[in-house]
Amino acid sequence: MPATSVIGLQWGDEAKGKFVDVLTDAHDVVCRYLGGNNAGHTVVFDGKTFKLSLLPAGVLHPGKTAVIATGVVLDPAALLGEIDRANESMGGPVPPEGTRLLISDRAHLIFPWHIAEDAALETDRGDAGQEKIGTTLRGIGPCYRDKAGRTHAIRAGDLLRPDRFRRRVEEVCAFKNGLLGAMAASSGNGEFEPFDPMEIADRYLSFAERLGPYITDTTSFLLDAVDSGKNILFEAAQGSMLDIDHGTFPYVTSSNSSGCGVHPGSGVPERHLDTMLGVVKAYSTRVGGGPFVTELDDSTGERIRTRGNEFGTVTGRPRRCGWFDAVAARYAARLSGVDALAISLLDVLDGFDEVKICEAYTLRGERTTDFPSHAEDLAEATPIYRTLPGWPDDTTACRRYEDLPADARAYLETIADLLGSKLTYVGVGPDRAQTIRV
Ligand code: 2SA
Ligand code: MG
Repeated sequence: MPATSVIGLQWGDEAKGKFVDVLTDAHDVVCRYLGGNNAGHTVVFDGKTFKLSLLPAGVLHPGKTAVIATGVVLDPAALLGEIDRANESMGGPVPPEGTRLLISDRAHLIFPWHIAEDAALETDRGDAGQEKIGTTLRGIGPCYRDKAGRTHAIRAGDLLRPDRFRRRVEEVCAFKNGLLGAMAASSGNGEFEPFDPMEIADRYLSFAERLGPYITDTTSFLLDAVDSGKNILFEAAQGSMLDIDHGTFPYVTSSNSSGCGVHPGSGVPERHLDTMLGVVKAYSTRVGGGPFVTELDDSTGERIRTRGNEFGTVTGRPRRCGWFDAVAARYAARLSGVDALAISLLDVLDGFDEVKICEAYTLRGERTTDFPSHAEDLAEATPIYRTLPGWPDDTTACRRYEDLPADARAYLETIADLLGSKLTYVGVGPDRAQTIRV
């Protein structure tokens, strides 16, 4: 039963979507199991470009089942907007005929108060002189907080029980109006306009008319799929270094975005996975706050940003760019049990005279290859680089590994060696055809 998991080993935006797209043909089910509409990736399909956020890439492929599993936090308005946009770009219905979309009844719902809390807390951090987390302001963290807190959470399955749903919205909304009102009063950041529970319940129940048919027990579905020998592709969102438990806390997202999240997010035990494909870019990026050891605040960083089009898919924010951080990526690869490695966006480094890989950090005068667990240590760490020759050639037309310049191959193999993983794919451009199987 070949279940494959595709995860990012950096801070997100590793081009996971591209490898998911390539692997989808060989799988029956594509499952998204964490995060929400904070994620964004671009898939080029049948010559059309789709910007996907909540929808698993499999939803565009006829005959597949696309699952939004239990660990996802779902903003129904965002999902419906995305389905409508996909309908338009596809020139036909999404999901297409013969393709199924399933949404977990256990997935937690994002409400307008989560988005308001996200904004208020980020503003408060800024006002208090703390570095902002730099969230996508989509209400992700507050929704996961309510899930962990249990008392003020509402799940997708509640949408199918209108009376209970209305009652819950009233209870939770009253609490949130009090909370947000008090936060606004104590921060002095303007008046808070309370949410109207009736209006919200009506709106969400109207979303339920469209989404209801997709909402089901996806855990049973996935476990049955495993038992009947179906192939499942797990599609992660964000990257391992943004993992709530193992990432660069507190500059992380609020779920397990490393390989550790597959089981809790989907309900499918990890022993069913036979490939853990880790994806890295040929360099590093991060969007949002927090320490970033190899960050290049110079013309080299600017060149990477421009050539790699490094701007947030969701928020449009310029991404911070730097050389490849092998200390962080090796930590992520070990943490996630990666056994196959994909390196994307190699072409962005074409034409540099030399390229650098951070192979160790200096921390308090000592050389280390251990990734620090505390953000303060990470902020103090400085990179120790291995410098390799660059390659003048354009790699975007290369289709076989042998076609790549020798210096580019040496660069890729150095990364694979440092990560202790088997180099399996190389990306040399956004198109599906620009994927080299090593
Ligand atoms: P949040 O909104 O609570 O999850 O933000 C917390 C941190 O997680 C980061 N984060 C991301 N980092 C990279 N890419 C993401 N998706 C979008 C993209 C982001 C965008 O594909 O470009 O458009 O800005 C993503 N989602 C969350 C975030 O920057 C915070 O550091
Ligand atoms: Mg992205």
